[in-house]
Amino acid sequence: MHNSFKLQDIAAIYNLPLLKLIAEAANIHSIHQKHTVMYRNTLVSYKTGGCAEDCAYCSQSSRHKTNVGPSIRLSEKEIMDQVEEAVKHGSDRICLSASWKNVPDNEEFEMLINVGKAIRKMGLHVCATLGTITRQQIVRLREAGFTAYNHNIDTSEQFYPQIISTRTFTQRIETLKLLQEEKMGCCSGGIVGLGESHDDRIAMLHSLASLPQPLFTFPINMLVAIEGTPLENMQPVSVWDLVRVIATARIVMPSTRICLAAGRKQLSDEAQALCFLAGANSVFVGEKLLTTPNATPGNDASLFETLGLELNG
Ligand code: SAM
Ligand code: DTB
Ligand code: SF4
Repeated sequence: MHNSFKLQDIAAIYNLPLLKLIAEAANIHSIHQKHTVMYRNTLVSYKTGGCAEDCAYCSQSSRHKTNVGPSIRLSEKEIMDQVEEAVKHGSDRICLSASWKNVPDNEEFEMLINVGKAIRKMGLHVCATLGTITRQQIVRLREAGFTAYNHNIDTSEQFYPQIISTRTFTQRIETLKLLQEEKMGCCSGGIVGLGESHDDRIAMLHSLASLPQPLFTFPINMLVAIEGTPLENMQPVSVWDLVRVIATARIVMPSTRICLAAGRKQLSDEAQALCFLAGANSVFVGEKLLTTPNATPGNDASLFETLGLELNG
């Protein structure tokens, strides 16, 4: 374990008066990282929909009747077209996604390995989020030049079974440990707005901050309530809660990138600026996340310019 924050320490930080919390987080951010750098990443969904998991928030689970149909796959050419588009949006990192429960050892995995190598040749960083992965598959990705793997724990261990029943929180943590053992950048975070309590958020941060190695990235998502999912009628959480989670994460994981992921479209420019001040320093750019629209590229460009943010440092 690389830090010694106990659950009560993290709770005490989370419960600081909000402006004090933000000021402390901003201070830690400028000590450990360059405050003017915003990392930009673009998602490319190779396989969308038809997923065997039952994550209550997700449009891609085959258990939910959403407007995402059963498994659509992109060709190699379609992936590379999207990669070129991403570069135009200022992105220098591509995250390849697939809606698998377990990563298969087949020609599809081999194709993604080759695509990853092609992306590296373009001078871009490449990462992936493909579901539960084996040690051997992690090694294959690392050898092909993939530098990080996304595998979210989403919420606390206690609340987890109310959101996902087809896998356990412990299995998720085991995979994260495997990634760290194999020296793969570990990207893991969660969602606010699932109906979780403050204690659940604190426990989630504690689980992530207690991994053997620091995370490469902590993605924090605001629930996008999707029609046809069990969470379609959830009320949005307050921006203040989101900022609290980000600032606490910044203090307990000072060297980690914090990615303000899903839900950015619903935030005002001022709310996003507050999230960046509280320590968020990475975003997804481009028209689309996986199945839902992302913040508009034109607005992002002007917002980043207004805030004086540099391209990926
Ligand atoms: N299928 C892979 C997995 O679950 O590890 C990777 C892709 S999955 C869609 C990545 C993450 O996106 C989820 O773990 C969840 O945190 C987030 N996510 C998915 N749907 C979301 C939604 N409707 N609102 C907010 N976040 C969402
Ligand atoms: C993460 O934490 N959020 C991203 C990425 N990692 C893979 C995905 C957000 C998906 C939002 C809902 C959708 O577009 O389907
Ligand atoms: Fe499948 Fe990932 Fe969606 Fe869960 S979040 S249903 S694992 S695509």
